[in-house]
Amino acid sequence: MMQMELVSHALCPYVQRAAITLAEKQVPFTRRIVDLADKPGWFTAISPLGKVPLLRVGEDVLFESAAICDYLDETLMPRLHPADPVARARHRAWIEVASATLNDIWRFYTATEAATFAEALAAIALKFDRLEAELERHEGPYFGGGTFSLVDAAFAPVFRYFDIFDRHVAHGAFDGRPRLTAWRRSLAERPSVRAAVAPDYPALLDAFLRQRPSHLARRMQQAA
Ligand SMILES: N[C@@H](CCC(=O)N[C@@H](CS)C(=O)NCC(=O)O)C(=O)O
Repeated sequence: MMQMELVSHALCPYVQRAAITLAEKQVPFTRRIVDLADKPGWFTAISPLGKVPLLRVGEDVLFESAAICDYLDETLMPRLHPADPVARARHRAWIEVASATLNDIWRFYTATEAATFAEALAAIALKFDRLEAELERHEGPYFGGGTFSLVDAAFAPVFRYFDIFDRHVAHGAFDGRPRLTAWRRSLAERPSVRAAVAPDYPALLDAFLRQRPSHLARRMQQAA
């Protein structure tokens, strides 16, 4: 098997998608951490959008988490996308919802005013309502039923943010959403999800959130 290197950042949720997928496929890989605030020349030379993750596979460099996860799924067992084309298209679409939710989460933790903070939380709640309805289509514990999929790999990093948010704000994002709550719990227990971040991830995320001039950071200071 070819050597794989995941070019990473400790807090990036898109990197986590690739790390989870690699772990589900039981592929050994190394990580190379990039300082995104001071991108090294070797990185900007090989990353067309200047973003992580990158996956180096032998001499090739893959970029964009969806392309990376699709590549891994097409080449390595077990398959994490459904075999049925309609189901697969739906899964790809829900992965886009995970990305849109990450954008809402970014707005949530960067909002400087209470009003924009509340708007971001409302956008998250709307997506979580849609997910709660979608989850009624199958029994859990995962998005598509009993089998872990790439949608699970995409939403696990979304839910991981809330482990920190839970400590500081009564955001209510999981209130009245029992299927979403159960799904979040199942993902948090999955070994590939647990292994996708380093043990110091919660402390690093906490510090990253606190140092911003944001409404959330002020709430975190008040809660301390
Ligand atoms: N669409 C990309 C998003 C990746 C992304 O936004 N990565 C962030 C870190 S989480 C990044 O590298 N940002 C650096 C920059 O934009 O300069 C993917 O799915 O891989």
